[in-house]
Amino acid sequence: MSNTTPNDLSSYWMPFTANRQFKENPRMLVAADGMYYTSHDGRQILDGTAGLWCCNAGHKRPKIIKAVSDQMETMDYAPAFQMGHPAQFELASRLTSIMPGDLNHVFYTNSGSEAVETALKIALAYHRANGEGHRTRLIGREKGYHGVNFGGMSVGGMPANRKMFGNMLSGVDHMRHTHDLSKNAFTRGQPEHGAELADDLERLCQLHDPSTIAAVIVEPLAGSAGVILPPKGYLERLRKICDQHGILLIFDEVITGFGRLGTPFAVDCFGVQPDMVTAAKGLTNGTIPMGAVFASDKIHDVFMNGPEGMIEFFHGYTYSGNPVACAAALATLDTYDDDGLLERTDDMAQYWEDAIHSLKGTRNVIDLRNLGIIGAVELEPIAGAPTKRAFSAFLKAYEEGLLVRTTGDIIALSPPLIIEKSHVDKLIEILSKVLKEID
Ligand code: PXG
Repeated sequence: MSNTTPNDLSSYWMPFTANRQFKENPRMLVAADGMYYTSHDGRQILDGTAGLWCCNAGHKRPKIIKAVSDQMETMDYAPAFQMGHPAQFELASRLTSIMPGDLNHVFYTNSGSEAVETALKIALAYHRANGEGHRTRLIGREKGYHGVNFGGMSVGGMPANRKMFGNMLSGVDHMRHTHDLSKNAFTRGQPEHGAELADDLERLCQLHDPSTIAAVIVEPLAGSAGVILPPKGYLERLRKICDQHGILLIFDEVITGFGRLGTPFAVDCFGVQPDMVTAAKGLTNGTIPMGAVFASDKIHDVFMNGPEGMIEFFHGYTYSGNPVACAAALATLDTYDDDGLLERTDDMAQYWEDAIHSLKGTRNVIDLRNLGIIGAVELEPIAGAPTKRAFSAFLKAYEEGLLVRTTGDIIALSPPLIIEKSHVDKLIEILSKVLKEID
């Protein structure tokens, strides 16, 4: 075999991975094309996760490859501060033209985590610039995932991601999550029950006084916690409470952005307009690290008031708007346009929904959820061994030629948006076999 298997696995400390278990029996991917990965032992693996929710247009897309290569030839890097290059501006115009409402300004980062930190900092600085420096509290939600940096971890609500790291940011509070199988199990699309959970925000306003709260951040559809959909009316209610109290609403669309829900963004899908949106992943189809924060006119314009020679926002990254990342993003948008992926007009979402829900009645399946091209299969945990059943399903699926993601005892599915019915059939066939065979 060619040099695809490193001899020594010990040097690389892998992220969010059981390192010792992995290194006992590594799962290496060595190539990718369209809907498939190739494993190191030469098998075709159907990509049920679009990488990590990021390769929305599938793999090895020619326009992206060419754009990245051309940009490398022309200009590899340009300083991000006090200098610009054309692709940054072109990309910003194109992105904001897709963004609904007046989210007309975009700040570049290199990941979803950095987009979240940036959005939280913009929120605090906005209020201060507005003469409301007392608004310093940030509100998140249980089970929320907003990346792994200190701000995102603090507003996030994944216990395992938080417990090792001390006190985190002060002045953060959380609403309850909206996951409720007792009322909503096996719902197709948005659940009926739970809009009233948004009133947690009102309670937190009463507890802390609303004038101390800067922003609320939520994933419109929570991905990492296992695909938790917003109950009907929930996001609308959050928006209303934020408006009543002068609180900014941030949608973390790192997963839901770029066509995942059948619309360009979740904002379009749910019809609720936030003040800021964070994005990453599908922005470059996963090829080159890049994230972004979209801000409304209201927010952006407050910053543009001081002396003209003054830096308005003391924040940014060496790689903000990196030319190669911008080239990848522009070509990604072209690819989405070519294939109509931001708003697939055929019946794929319906086909996907029916396929996911065809697993009802399969052994250990206690819930099925779907929206756009996202699906979740929730399994009854093995008594005393939570997460074990879903992880066995993940391992077995990989053996059978399907890549899925698991979190807790939930299997999350988010294949590339180029998926066709034959792929859906294959995915469900493998998954159903796996669920029947594992303990
Ligand atoms: N916000 C949200 C909503 C995310 O889903 C981040 C921020 C952080 O992005 P970066 O680029 O810093 O990783 C994410 C990332 C999974 C999974 O399988 C989800 C993410 C990352 C890796 C795996 O659920 N989401």
